[in-house]
Amino acid sequence: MSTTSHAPNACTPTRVAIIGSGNVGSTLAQRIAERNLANVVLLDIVDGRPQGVALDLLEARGIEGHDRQIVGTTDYAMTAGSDVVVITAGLPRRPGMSRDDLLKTNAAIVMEAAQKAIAHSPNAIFIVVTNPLDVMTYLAWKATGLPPERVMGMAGILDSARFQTFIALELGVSTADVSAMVMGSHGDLMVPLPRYSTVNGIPITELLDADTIARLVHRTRNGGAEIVELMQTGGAYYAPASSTCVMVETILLNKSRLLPIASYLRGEYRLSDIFIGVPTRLGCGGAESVLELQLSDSELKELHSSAAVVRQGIDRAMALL
Ligand code: A3D
Repeated sequence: MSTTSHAPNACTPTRVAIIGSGNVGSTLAQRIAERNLANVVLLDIVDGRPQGVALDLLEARGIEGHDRQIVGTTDYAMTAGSDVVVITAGLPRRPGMSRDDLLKTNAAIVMEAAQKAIAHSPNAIFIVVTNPLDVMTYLAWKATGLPPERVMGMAGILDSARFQTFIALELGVSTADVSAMVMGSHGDLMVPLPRYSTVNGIPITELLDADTIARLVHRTRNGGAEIVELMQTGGAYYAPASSTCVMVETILLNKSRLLPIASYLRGEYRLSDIFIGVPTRLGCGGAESVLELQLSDSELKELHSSAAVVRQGIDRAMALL
């Protein structure tokens, strides 16, 4: 059979660039391709790693039933024209490394990644995953020079998913019936909100006693550390990749979902010039609007404590760079 077409190829497939092809980056590439959302360019500083991961994923296409292109590279030129750029590049903390060392190292990696990626994809929306999340999102925003709506961090969806899971397990109900809300920074001072966490519309404060809720809140705050402790050699990546994929899908399909993501604040919750986890309407324009919940005094105080840690991190990172 021979087919000849002289028509120009008018199709411009959507493309997602993933900077950092480690555990989170490669799992995210798998999720995106298998959900048939976009073609994927995996980039890493280690030559061979992204190419190998991409080829491995590509060879599963027939079995998984999609035709998405997946390429691996160390060259930012290959990411050109991406609709979404996800930054997962960075180092985990190593023995003997202080938090400042990690902050400085990841800050330099994220800023370089953001600058190089925006140079090739000026219309992209940026999602940051690298830790410390809220600080790195701020730096990526500075590095790209983009309007803040087009830069955001992934954490709240993951933290809320953990809370949702623990609530469902505790009550013995389907996870599908549970909706959970966690705001604030991605760290020990995140702010799970039991009042806004429900089982088919019923707040969990009506279903669980205060001690049980406190235990679930503690487990949620400790969710990342619990996995690191079990694995010893690394951190979580399946649920982080799933959470990031939700953001990619929401943007590419313009779903206008209301999700907790690290968004830029301009006075909402009495906070300014900071990225932190808040419920945000997410769509093809990026973080289109922030929803300001009526927080109680104690909830607002917790959010402000959380923001104070982010602010310190931003100041330290700026001073170290
Ligand atoms: P890992 O598997 O180590 O992958 C990181 C990758 O980044 C490695 O392949 C590195 O080679 C690569 N890399 C390092 N420097 C550069 C550079 N300059 N340019 C391009 N690539 C580079 O880690 P991971 O995938 O498990 O985690 C990645 C990041 O995400 C870490 O900072 C984690 O702490 C963070 N993370 C955040 C969450 C949140 O919920 C916010 C969850 C899970 C992981």
